[in-house]
Amino acid sequence: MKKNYNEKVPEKKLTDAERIKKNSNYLRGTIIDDLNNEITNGFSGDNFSLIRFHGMYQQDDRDLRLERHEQKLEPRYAMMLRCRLPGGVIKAKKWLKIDHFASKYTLYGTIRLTNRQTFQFHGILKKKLKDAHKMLHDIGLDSLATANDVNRNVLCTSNPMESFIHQQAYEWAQKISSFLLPHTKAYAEIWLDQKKIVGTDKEPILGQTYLPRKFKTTVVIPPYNDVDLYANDMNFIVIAKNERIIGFNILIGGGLSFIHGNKNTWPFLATEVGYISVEKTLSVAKAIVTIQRDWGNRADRANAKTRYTINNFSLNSFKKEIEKRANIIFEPIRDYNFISRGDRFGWIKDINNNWSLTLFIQNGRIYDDKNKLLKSGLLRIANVHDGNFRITSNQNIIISEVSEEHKNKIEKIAVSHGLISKITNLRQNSMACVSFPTCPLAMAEGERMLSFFITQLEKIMLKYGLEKEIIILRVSGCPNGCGRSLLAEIGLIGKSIGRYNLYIGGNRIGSRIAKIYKENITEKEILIHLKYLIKIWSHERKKHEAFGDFVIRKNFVKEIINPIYDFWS
Ligand code: SRM
Ligand code: SF4
Repeated sequence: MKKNYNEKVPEKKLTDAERIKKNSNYLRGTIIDDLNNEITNGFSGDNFSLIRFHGMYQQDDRDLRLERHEQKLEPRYAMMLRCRLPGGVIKAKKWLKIDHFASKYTLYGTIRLTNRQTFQFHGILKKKLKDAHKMLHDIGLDSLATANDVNRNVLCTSNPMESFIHQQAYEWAQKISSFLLPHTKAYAEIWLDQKKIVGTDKEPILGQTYLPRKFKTTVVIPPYNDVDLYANDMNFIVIAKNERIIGFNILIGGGLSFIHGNKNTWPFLATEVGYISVEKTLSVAKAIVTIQRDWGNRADRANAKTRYTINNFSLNSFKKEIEKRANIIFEPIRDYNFISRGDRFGWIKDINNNWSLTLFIQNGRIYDDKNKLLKSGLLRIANVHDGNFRITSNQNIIISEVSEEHKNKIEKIAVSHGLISKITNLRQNSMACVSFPTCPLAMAEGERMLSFFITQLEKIMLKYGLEKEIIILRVSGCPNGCGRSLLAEIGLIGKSIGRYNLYIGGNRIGSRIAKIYKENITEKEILIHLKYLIKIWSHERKKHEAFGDFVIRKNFVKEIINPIYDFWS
């Protein structure tokens, strides 16, 4: 087996992304020159891509695109900045500054919780970027490695104070995140004005051209699969004994994106490789990441993620190479079981007799308007709260380590600001990606359509006496699948404005990919189809039979066993 497959690929066959990384001088490019260029609000050439390694995406407001074009104005360029927050935990007192950051530096004034346990800010103008980064740094945060071809924000099962194991798992998420971070000092030099020390650049794990594609990692504590591990490249499932983590089951190669009509692209669930004892964790992480670095396809970005590498080389070869590089022998997978994926809303007590309050935030969007004061509410809670805020992989937030004494006060603030309200289980289990107006790849609406869509679906559920039932419902504005729609019981994936593919048949624990039911239909048509399916479900389901299981048992769609073949057939 070749150690580094990419060394043999002729340079002209490599993607342009590879050239950009190679010529970037460890991710510096000419970003500083662009920052000093006052003629445009955007970054040009390679820098457009390089700033992503620093956790920012250049976007423009798509609602204004046509109007500005007609006025012969540059698109309204502004950056989206994504923070790094392994495990999603942040001190409530830091939230005060996060809130201030959003008001001071962004065009929209909102904070967006993401489904990878962090938050991002939309609409930061180029001229404010350096000050913004300095403020983040002062808060003790950064946006390093939250985008592009690196290991992204590491996820960890939420609510770490529910047992001692949660705390250890969270610490592992942090350790893995730090261990796999880029070493380049480009971020500190460009954004924080730190001095360059000549000759210090090296990337012992990621290499000079970083990874072939984005890479995603989770640490998971069964029986809760709230992180949706099956969508991730590298997963550590906790195996514990007497309140101590003794090892991890390793699963690799998950991912959900595809390209409409391109049968060489497919979603895939992370697959079991074996069990390792806990002291091997970092060497196994390093082995997996470096194999993907060396074997991942750098000639075709649509075939570059770990799942394709595994398919190109075989799972067995990948496993053997991990064993070789990490100097281990995998043991057989140890028993584990998942029972749910959703967040547990409301109050629960933790191991220290403190309380945690999980709040539902529709689509993770934190804002104030005439109906709700979510941003102000969280700010007021942060003012009185000494504990943490924990962001979940379902775009919600947990106010954790609340003392008995503060419980009532926090609840009152939450209720009066619309952070606690009566909502259906259907809504609580819904999620949409950002999509319009900021996402450049959006084909159809994501978060802006979800709330209205659910209201319609709630009427249908009520009509058939199902108002208390759960259906996991997710929307993504395009087949990149950021809303993880393909792991939903009902998943919508955008095709064009107002039109979606309708997928059904995912399961409650997120271990089955949904299958296409209807292609390229309008929201109205989707509701007609769902009304029909929900009606039959209400009459013919077995006791406690979930919607996703029902539609497969009744053959509305075929179960996807091997997505490489079944997804497109
Ligand atoms: Fe994503 C690209 C938003 C989770 C698969 N994703 C994007 C971009 C950055 C668009 C772009 O490249 O210009 C979106 C920015 C929209 C905006 O205006 O904010 C975007 N992705 C998001 C977020 C914010 C969705 C959300 O509503 O929470 C999530 C940020 C997570 C984070 O904090 O890091 C987000 N993206 C996901 C997930 C779900 C997950 O990771 O659990 C997926 C599917 C899982 C997977 O990776 O297979 C996902 N996003 C993609 C892809 C397809 C990648 C691929 O393998 O082909 C792209 C496009 C790309 O990378 O080329 C993408
Ligand atoms: Fe944008 Fe598509 Fe991701 Fe939605 S799924 S945020 S539209 S890239």
